[in-house]
Amino acid sequence: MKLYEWDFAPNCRRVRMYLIEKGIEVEREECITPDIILKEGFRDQYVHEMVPMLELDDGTQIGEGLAIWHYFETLHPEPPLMGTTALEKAMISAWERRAYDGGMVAHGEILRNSHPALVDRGLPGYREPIPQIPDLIDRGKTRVASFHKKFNDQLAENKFVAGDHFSVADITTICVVDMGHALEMQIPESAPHVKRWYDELQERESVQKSKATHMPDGSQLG
Ligand SMILES: N[C@@H](CCC(=O)N[C@@H](CS)C(=O)NCC(=O)O)C(=O)O
Repeated sequence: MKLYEWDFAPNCRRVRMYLIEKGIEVEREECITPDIILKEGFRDQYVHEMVPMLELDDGTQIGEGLAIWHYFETLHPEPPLMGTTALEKAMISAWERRAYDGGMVAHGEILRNSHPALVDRGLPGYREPIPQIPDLIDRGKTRVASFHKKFNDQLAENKFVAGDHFSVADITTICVVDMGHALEMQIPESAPHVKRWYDELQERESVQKSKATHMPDGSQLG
């Protein structure tokens, strides 16, 4: 099997971090060009034109980070990252989706509607031009502020995002917060519990080892 990805893309990091937590090694192929566009060969190969995408040895393509997690979680249930009881599974799923919709997509609205390399690429996964909409930048910022408030309240009461255990809800939330850092948006002072949780997670091997190492043009990061 092979995992197609972009090293610096937060959605790809969601899968990388998960695999490190599980101790699973998968061959990876970087499919970005220096212009931050998916390689033509990959676009022809995968109709949905987004990374991450896991291709199995029989050619089956699994897109969407969430679906890739489900695939591995079924095959490798230990350590559980998506819950074991009905309630844990529900709570992890709810908080992971809140992190994705309210955090990842909100930051994405800011990035995709402002970055010069993404002109006419306001959304991923389209060949036809999708114009940038500058009004979505401010809307994204409003949503990011709401994300920090909501997650601060949750982390005031919980060690991890969805309760007592590290889970995929933490994985997506870390990727969201670090996407904010890449956009020069720090954790606000009004969110000290998010900061406490973020600082504690820095000791985790998966958090460190899943970080991007290079930019689309190949230049090294950090
Ligand atoms: N819903 C997808 C989102 C994937 C996504 O947005 N991927 C971005 C990179 S983070 C992408 O493929 N962008 C391609 C492009 O901009 O052309 C998931 O959760 O995996």
